[in-house]
Amino acid sequence: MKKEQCFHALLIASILPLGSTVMAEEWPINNRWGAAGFTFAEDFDGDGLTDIATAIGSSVYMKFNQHGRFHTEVWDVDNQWGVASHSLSGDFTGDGCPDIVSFVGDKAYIKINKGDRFVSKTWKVDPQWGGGNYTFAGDFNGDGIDDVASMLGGKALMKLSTGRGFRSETWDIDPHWGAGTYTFAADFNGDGLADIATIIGDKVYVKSNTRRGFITKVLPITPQLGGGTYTFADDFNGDGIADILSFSGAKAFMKFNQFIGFINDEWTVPALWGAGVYTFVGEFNGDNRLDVISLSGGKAYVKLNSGSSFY
Ligand SMILES: [Ca+2]
Ligand SMILES: [Ca+2]
Ligand SMILES: [Ca+2]
Ligand SMILES: [Ca+2]
Repeated sequence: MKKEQCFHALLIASILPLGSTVMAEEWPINNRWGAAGFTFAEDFDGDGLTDIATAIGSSVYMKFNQHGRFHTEVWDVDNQWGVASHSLSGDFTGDGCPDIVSFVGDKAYIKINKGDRFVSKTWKVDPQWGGGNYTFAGDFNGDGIDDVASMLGGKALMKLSTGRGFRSETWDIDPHWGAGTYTFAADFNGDGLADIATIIGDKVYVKSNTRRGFITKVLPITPQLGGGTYTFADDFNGDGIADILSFSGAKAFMKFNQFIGFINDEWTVPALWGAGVYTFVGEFNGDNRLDVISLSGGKAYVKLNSGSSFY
């Protein structure tokens, strides 16, 4: 399968030209929602803009970003789901189209994105798991295919995707953990491999991925943070390494990653929020600066990143 198969919604999206004037803060969106764990933000159609998918039984409501609003399609799936806390999106087949996987025990119920539909499959997986807030998708071995890593004390239970299944390995990792919502998988050192970081008080434990395990570096951080579900790790200033962002009302506490520490900045943000578990990072307007979306009923509060604020 080729990446172009993700492109079917581009024709619809092109009706609204990029760069047209839109009300940035509040975009209408279809008001049917699955549980938070079954709601995902990814570029499902490959047009460069992050979309939203939310699963309810055998239907996945695909809400395609048309830069100012969302166009809804319903894609059928097999109604086999694992637990909400262990459901993740990512490109687990390596074709460039993000998929959805939902785990329970030794079952991986995967919905493979074919660009205009999902194909439902069940893969086997090693049944050892850490908690849901400590279970992440990302490319941990650098083969271009997203994997899953689940943290359990001093063990990282790695489910490495071959594109057709998950192969298990156990890697060693530093056993210090902060709260799950302050624990992240992102590339904190710019080598292309997903790393792990966890905030404990005024310290960040950055656990850098060596492809066989993780090496820990403890860095100071100012503990000025919003709630855990409004806290994210991703590259918000475009230098290739993941930063930490935490929202509290109209404030965005930015911790810019400088490898040897984090530099603080405080940005403003419109104080309109849906629930934290329905708040996601993505590229919502196509300018290559990562934005944030917060969903509430039929409204999507989109916080666009100007480089010095969210508007
Ligand atoms: Ca898209
Ligand atoms: Ca991989
Ligand atoms: Ca890395
Ligand atoms: Ca953007």
